[in-house]
Amino acid sequence: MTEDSSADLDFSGALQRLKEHDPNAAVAKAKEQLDCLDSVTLNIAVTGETGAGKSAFINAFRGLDDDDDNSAPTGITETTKVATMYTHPTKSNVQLWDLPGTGMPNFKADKFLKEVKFETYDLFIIISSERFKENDVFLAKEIQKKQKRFYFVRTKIDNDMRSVAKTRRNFDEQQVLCTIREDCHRNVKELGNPKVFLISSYDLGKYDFHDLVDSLESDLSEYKRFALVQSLPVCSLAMLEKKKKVLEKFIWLAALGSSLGAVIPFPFLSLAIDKTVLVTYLVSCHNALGLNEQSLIKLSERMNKPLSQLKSAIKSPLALAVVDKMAIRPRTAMTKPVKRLDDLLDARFLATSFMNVTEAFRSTYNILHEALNEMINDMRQVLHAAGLDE
Ligand SMILES: Nc1nc2c(ncn2[C@@H]2O[C@H](COP(=O)(O)OP(=O)(O)OP(=O)(O)O)[C@@H](O)[C@H]2O)c(=O)[nH]1
Ligand SMILES: [Mg+2]
Repeated sequence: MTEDSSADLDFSGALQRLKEHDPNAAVAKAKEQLDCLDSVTLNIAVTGETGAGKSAFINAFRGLDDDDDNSAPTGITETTKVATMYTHPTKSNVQLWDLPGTGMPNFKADKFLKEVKFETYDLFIIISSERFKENDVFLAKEIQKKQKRFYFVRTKIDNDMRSVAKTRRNFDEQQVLCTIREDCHRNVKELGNPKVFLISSYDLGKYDFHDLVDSLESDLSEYKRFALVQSLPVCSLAMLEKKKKVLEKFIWLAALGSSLGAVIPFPFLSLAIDKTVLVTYLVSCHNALGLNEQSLIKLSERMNKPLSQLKSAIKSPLALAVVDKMAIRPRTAMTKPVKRLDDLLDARFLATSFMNVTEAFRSTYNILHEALNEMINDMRQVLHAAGLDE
C-alpha cells in the first residue's frame, strides 16, 4: 500500500468491506494502514537569513522553549552552520531541519539545495523577520523548479506589534498586520503572489500560524497530514478542533485493526479485541491533545498558571488512566487510586454484546469515539484554566 492511497480512509467504506469481503483480510489491511501511519516520515526544512528566527520557530513547532534540553540553540551567536535534524518529542516521525542561513552575498540557490540534500524534505519554510530578500526569492524559485513546495513565514510579529503600539496612539493591530503583509507581498510578487504567513514563535496561537497549518495540510498526503496535525502544540481552541477532526477520522482504523474477533471466534471477549491496538491509539491521542505531563508543564510555564490548576481540569477517568499508564514513577501509597486503562476498556466492552465481527467493529468504534471526546473535553477545560479559550 502506498501512503497516498487515501480513498479508502473512511468508516462506512471499512464497514462495507467488512460485510462484503473476507473480515480477516479487512483486519489485516487495517493493521497494515496503522503501521503505515506510524512509519510515515514528514521532513520539514526551515531556512532563511541568519537571525531570522529559524531555530526559535523549530522549537515552537515542537512545543519546546528555547532553553529546553534538545531544543535548537537560538540567539545571535548560535548561527546554524550545517543542516541539523530535530525530531518531535512525542512523534519521532516528524522531523524538522534547521538549515544554514541564506544571507551570504554569494548565495547560489541551486548549490545550496544540493548541499542540504533537498530531496530529503517534503516542504520548505522560508523565514524572514523583515522583508523577504533577493536570496529568499531565488531560493523559492529553485525549490519550485525541483517540484517541491515552499511557504514564506514572516516571523517576530510580536516585536512589530509591541514597537508600533508604543509609538502610535490609535494602534490598530489588524491595520499593522495588513501593512506588514502588503510589504512582504511586494517583495515576492514575481513568484505569483504566494501567501506570506505572519507569525510569532513565542505565541503560535496568535496571527497566521493556524493558516499556515491549513496550507501545509492541504498540500500533504493523508498520512503525512495525520503526522503533522498530531505533532502540533495545542496553542488554541482552534488547534484543538483541528486535532479532533483529524483524530476522529482514524478511529475506525484502530477499531478495525483491533478486531481479533475476525480471526478468533467468540465467546471470549478478551480474545475478540486486541487491546494493545486500542491502548496505542488512545495514548497517541492523549499525546496529540497535549494532555501528557510534558505538554502540561510547558503550557503552565507559558501561560504562567500553576501546573496543579491545569491538571485539576482533567476529570475523565480515561485520561487519568492514560497518565497513570504512562507514568514513569512507581505507584506509592500516596498516589491517588486511578482505574487502570485496561480495566476501564474491559468495563466498557462488557456493557456491549457482539453478534458478529461487524458488531464488534461498530462497538469498538463507538467506545473509541466516546473516549476521544472525553479527552477532548478535558483538554478544552485545560485550555480554559490556562486562559486560552477565546
Ligand atoms: N520576539 C520574538 N523573538 C524571536 C522570534 N523568533 C526568534 N526570535 C529571537 O530572534 C533571535 C534569533 O533567533 P534564532 O531562532 O536563533 O534565529 P536563526 O534564524 O536560527 O539564526 P541563525 O541560526 O543564526 O541563522 C533570538 O534571540 C530569538 O529569541 C519571535 O517570533 N519573536
Ligand atoms: Mg539557528
